[in-house]
Amino acid sequence: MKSYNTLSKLLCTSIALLSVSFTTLAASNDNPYGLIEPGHLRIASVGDSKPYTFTDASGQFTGFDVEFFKNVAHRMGIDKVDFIGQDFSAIMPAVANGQYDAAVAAIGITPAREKTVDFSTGYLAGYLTVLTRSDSAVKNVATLAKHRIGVVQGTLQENYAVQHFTQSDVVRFPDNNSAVSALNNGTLDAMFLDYEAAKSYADRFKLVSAADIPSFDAPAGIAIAKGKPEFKAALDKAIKAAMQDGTWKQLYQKWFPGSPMPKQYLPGGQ
Ligand code: SNW
Repeated sequence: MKSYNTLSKLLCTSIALLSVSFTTLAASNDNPYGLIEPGHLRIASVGDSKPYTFTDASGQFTGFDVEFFKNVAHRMGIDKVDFIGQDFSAIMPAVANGQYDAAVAAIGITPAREKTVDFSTGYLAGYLTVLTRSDSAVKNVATLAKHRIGVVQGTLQENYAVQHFTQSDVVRFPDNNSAVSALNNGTLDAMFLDYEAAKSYADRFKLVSAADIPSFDAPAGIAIAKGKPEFKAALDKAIKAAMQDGTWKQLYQKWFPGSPMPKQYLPGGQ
């Protein structure tokens, strides 16, 4: 039975070799998503886009996008998540440069932005809102002509205003807070921002909506650096799981009570 012995020895050796190469593979693969630091997510965001992303009274980031992202990260096995505030116009370049692992801030997915960063699958779709004072001459899109409308630099609202509000004076601001304060003190006649954030400022300062413009063709996604297919695949898988098990719905109802829910993000949706 000499040949049997040789065969079994050979088998044992190859199994041993195989397991060694598997361990080596696992060790070199301790950072499958290509993060700045394995097991830690550094996220660029904005602090004044309540209820999407904002800092609470204790300075902590919270909101729909923040809680949804933390849930997604947990599904990927990561609970160490740090949010860092930036001007909106800075966050996608910072992600592309590798300063952050991702950006989460109601960032609409567009072909223009996809030239700089990659996006997860979309997780939120809604409207862009023209916010005004109740005493403003701006009552709708038509009455915007010859008036000053504020936008945050780098937003879809800036693009849209430049293309469609050609009779208006479009004024750029670094963030929502500075633009809304200009609206409140009369420097602006209107301010153009995301629907839910407009609603939140309207409640705080007794402001009103003059127009809601659909932006369903640019659903918000998580922005990541290009060339990280494993990271994107893991994010997409976790996002879909959070939609299928009702987590998305629960967070949506918590942060956007009363707002209509697009069916595609609900359990059973596509
Ligand atoms: O395109 C919409 C999307 O449909 C949803 O309503 C969430 O907001 C959007 O992504 C647009 N958000 C703006 C943008 O992407 C502003 C983001 C911000 O101010 N943080 O430029």
